[in-house]
Amino acid sequence: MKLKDIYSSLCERKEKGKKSFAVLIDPDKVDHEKLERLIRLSLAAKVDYFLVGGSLVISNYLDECVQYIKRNCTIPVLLFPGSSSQVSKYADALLYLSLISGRNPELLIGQHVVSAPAIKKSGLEIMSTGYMVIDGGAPTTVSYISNATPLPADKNEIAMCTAMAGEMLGMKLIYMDAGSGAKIPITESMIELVSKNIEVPLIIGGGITEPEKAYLNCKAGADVIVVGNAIEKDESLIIEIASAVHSVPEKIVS
Ligand code: 1GP
Repeated sequence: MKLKDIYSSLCERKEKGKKSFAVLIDPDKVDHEKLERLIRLSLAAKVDYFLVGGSLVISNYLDECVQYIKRNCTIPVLLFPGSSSQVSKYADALLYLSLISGRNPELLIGQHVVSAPAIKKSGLEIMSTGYMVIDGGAPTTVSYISNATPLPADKNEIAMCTAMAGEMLGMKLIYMDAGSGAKIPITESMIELVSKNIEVPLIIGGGITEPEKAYLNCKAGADVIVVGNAIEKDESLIIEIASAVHSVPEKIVS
């Protein structure tokens, strides 16, 4: 894939109703050997994207991890940074996250201001993303680190209004996340209401552990499904979830 066209390809896929599957890789939890296996399985499963990032990133493995993926396959690498220091120029694109479900100004705009020159210089494709953390039934790293209250899981209307505001503010993607390892993933009724009220692609993640759930999320309106934790525990899920996501029928264009 040519650099700079990941967002347009995402929009094209959305238009056709083609669902995407992204495998989340936390650089703290992999080494070359594990990466090699994940890449092999992802190629076989026709995984659409790799998301690379974590709430913390303790090791110094980010650059190496991204370079290793890039050397070994053509699956686009999107950075999903837990902080502004998690940027690697070797990736293809950056989810430029603003935590619109929270009221912590640092994560809405503060860190962006500090890191803007470096990010611009990175040459990465920047995709502004309205990031919404939804209560997943357990305090996750992201909710603790962000010092922001997650959006209540049963308040579909608040989620809808938040996503609409994000889109009208110019955000190119909405990412609703129940948090890594969430006990309760986002409900289909929330996904459905949000997706009906925005035009931009909708990414859903957090606590998805079964192909069936991924399928139902897509049917409800998710455009991209992200899975991290469950794959760390059972790598064969890559094949099963990819096939569930890709089995959702595309739109019939008349
Ligand atoms: C977390 O949405 C991602 O930010 C993925 O969550 O690790 O629970 O799959 P899991």
